[in-house]
Amino acid sequence: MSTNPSTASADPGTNRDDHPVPVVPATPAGTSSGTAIVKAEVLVTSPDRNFVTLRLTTADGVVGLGDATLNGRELAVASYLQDHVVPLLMGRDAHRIEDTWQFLYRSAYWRRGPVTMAAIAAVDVALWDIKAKLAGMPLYQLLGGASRTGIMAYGHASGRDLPELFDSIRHHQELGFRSIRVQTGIPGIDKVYGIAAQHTNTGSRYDYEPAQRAPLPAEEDWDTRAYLRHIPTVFEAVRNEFGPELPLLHDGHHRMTPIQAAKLGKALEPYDLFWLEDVTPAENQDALRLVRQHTTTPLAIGEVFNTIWDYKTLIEEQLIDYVRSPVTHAGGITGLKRIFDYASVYQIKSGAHGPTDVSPVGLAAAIHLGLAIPNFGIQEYMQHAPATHEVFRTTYSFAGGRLDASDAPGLGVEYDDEAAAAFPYEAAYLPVNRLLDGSMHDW
Ligand code: EZ4
Ligand code: CO
Repeated sequence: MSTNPSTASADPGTNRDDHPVPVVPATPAGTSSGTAIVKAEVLVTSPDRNFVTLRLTTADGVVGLGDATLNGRELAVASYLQDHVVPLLMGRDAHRIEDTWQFLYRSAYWRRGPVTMAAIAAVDVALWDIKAKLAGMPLYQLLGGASRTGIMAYGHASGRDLPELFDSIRHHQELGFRSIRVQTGIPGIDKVYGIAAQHTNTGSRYDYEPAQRAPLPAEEDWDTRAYLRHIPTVFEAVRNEFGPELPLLHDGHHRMTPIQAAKLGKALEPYDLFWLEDVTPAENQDALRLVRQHTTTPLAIGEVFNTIWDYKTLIEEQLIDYVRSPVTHAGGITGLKRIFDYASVYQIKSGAHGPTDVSPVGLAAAIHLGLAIPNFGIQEYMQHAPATHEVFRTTYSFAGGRLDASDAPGLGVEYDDEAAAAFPYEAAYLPVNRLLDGSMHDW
């Protein structure tokens, strides 16, 4: 990635006569220049899967990390940061988190979207990391202090059939999970989202990551009628085997029409789901009105949403129960906390996305935010592969079904450059879905 040296100036105001760009004093009165950002590095590594990390360093040598990973489109965010954001950060005061967020959001002119909001998130989280380190506190203390003793996390159980699914649920219980997402194979469909043991086009298992390292996306199959017939029988069997108490979740992964989603929500009511996720492609927010009229199954939406605006109808009309955006894709701590606060007005809770494609830096940020907010609901925790932890040295813990932050100042994550160098970037794509007649469908 190249950087145009003429825009990497330490003084963002030097060309103000040519271009009326927003200008912020690099070191406003009352702040020490020791907190000026002097280095910004965009780090790309692939320990089991690809990650993009932003590392900011202040004049005094304080380092902050932010996650900018966007699964299957990693290099677009790396370029956005390297070519268009890093030059703007040089000399800015690391303390000015809100102002930097507003500067990056408004100065781009082109608003929202996953690439922009992941880039802003990386800067935002790195600045919170720095501020908390300067304060000598774990980040959750700066966000208002802990509201709870750890955050409830759910794991991903899956199986091609019921015996394999039951084994996977038991395995997750042994790992300490007290809340479990359930995905299964569907009779008549060869390859389905979310099934760890199914073989992929590269021959590898799917345990940690649906994006496969290959020049083209894997193709999966889809038949909504077969899915709608099968899923209620799965939840009936799971309830019979594991009893009424275990919180169970399920991800519809944007595949139903509104009326199909309404039907599934109704059919699952006897099995008391904690939530049913992404029932429809929710960029059509109005569609959720129809779903909501027909079912009391709680709904979770938003892992592909990036800003508060994407939730406007869903939140104001109370069409969902949990918001799913992660810190990494929704403008960082600053962006996501604003969404959570807005949701709290309507008794909607957090349910942040936590797949392996959110890096340990992004997960640590989610833990700190989840500890602090009043309306925490649940946190997804799809555990990272061992190689990932060789690069990202974490201090958070998982016990008794809950994730917890350590008392390390900041986020409590360190990046090991030497380990990262052993895992160069490899192109990987998320799969696509085709219906049985060959036509494309939402994945
Ligand atoms: O498919 O993060 O709820 N979790 C999910 C994930 C997403 C991946 C896409 O990169 O839907 O498994
Ligand atoms: Co999902």
